[in-house]
Amino acid sequence: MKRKISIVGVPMWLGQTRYGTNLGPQGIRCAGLMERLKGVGQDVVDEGNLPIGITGCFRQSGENIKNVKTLVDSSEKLAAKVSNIIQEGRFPLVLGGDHSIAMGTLAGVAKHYKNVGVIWYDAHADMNTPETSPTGNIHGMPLAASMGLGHSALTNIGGYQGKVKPEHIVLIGARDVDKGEQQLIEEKHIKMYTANDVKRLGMEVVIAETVRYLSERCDGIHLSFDVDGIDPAEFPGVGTPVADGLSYKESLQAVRLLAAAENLISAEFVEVNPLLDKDDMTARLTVNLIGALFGETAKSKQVQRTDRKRSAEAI
Ligand code: B3U
Ligand code: MN
Ligand code: MN
Repeated sequence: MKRKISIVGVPMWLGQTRYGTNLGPQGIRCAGLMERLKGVGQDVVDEGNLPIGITGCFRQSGENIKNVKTLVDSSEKLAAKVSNIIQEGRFPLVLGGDHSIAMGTLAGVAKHYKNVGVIWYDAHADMNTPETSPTGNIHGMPLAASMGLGHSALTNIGGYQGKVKPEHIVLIGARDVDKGEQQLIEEKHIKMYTANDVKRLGMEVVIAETVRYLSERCDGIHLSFDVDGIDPAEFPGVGTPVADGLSYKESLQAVRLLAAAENLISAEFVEVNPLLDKDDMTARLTVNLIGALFGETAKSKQVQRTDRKRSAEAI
């Protein structure tokens, strides 16, 4: 599908404790993102990185939550940016940054879509609150905050609460879910395909069911793609690797299937940490996934390679 894409990078790392996800947007760009999206004929503009101006970090005293102020400030900026992009009739493609940025993305998207559906592709459920979090890291909280649960500074991002309804969420790839998160999933009947479920059912079935489920209930679908959903053997450049993950091949299949979804309205790719990567593997394969989400196929890649070779020879 042809989409009008606006890329925005969010160089954020304070939603967790490992420096480097702030370099994710640049790592993904340097692995050739623009060239690849233009290569499949997409109308794409890169709006650069969000000027979030991180000046330091602090732990809020007495509460199990880190760096609240910094994350709220940057999320407000991202919400406004994403909302503007949608207002202009374009498709926001957000590059993280750690997964805390999803609070800002969703606050921007949900201003325009009252019943936004969310595909949360991740090893984790990211549904902790300060009461249930084992770490106090906000990248483990964005989905709860977007549902209106947790710290009020987070739930009020964008000036309103409840961006996403629990019945409009599908988790794919989960395999490291904390106790409080599991309780919430059961209590709210949140749809979840664990990594094992995907192995059992096959990705084609999982995506078909997911798209059908969300299309019946929602006015648009947002893809929140945490690359740690994929096995760390193939995607080593992440801060919180979890074994027995989805394969790169399955993930490529997932995004290829989503490429055809007309009601896909926004996407984000998060948690790429170039400092933990091996030979830029994670960044390069992430570009493959994004390319596939916007229409790249094995065939179109072959054509692009030949074209590039020809133009190099012409020089
Ligand atoms: N559930 C844990 C670990 C975690 C969440 N998200 C990531 N790791 N990437 C937590 O800290 O909330
Ligand atoms: Mn995540
Ligand atoms: Mn994760």
